[in-house]
Amino acid sequence: GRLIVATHNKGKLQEIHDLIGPFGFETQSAAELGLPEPEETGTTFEENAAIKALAAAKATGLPALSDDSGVAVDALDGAPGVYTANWAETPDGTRDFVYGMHRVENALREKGALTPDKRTARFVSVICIAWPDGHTDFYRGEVEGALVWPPRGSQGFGYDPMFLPDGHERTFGEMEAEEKHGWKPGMAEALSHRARAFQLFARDALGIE
Ligand code: ITT
Repeated sequence: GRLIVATHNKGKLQEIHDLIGPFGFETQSAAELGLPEPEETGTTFEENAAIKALAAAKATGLPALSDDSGVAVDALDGAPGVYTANWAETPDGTRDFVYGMHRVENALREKGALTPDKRTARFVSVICIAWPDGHTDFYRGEVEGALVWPPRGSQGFGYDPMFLPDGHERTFGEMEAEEKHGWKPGMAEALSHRARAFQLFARDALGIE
């Protein structure tokens, strides 16, 4: 059936398309439909995901899927977390993830977190499906890793060049999309936070293993 993808972030939208492609939904994004971006006033990924998905479902009368995500850094007590996108806002009001990565790096240095063991972090993705009747379902995916400096690679989006997932030698910024998702043949489990959340969605909501 038809499904609205409630995001205005192009990198994220591309990944969501990759990940739900195989399930046969007919998708349109909130950005394509010119839907307004609701204010993300929540303090958890779940709350913000629900705000975005419910707004799109209400506006269209169709089921809507959102993703609220971010990177939680242990040495920063979980920051930037739900404020990950905000940390990339420059003083002149534009979004610049190179600026955001410098901000995270500066915060880590202020904490003296210079060795890999002190730079542990996880990416989190919470997917919300909102139904036109107001019902919501949530799926959460996480991936553990460490933040590197300088950033490496130009693939993906956002903070990918800084994030080295555990057990890998390349950052998300150095991986092809398929490898970041973890879809390569022989990989039992999805790799990225988003792919893991979609794997749960596929299994629990669609019955696809
Ligand atoms: P929408 O709300 O319109 O979906 P957004 O970019 O504002 O787009 P979020 O509020 O969820 O989305 O912000 C999450 C931020 O976390 C996002 O802007 C990225 O910078 C970062 N992020 C999330 N997933 C990421 C990933 O897979 N790779 C790199 N950065 C990621």
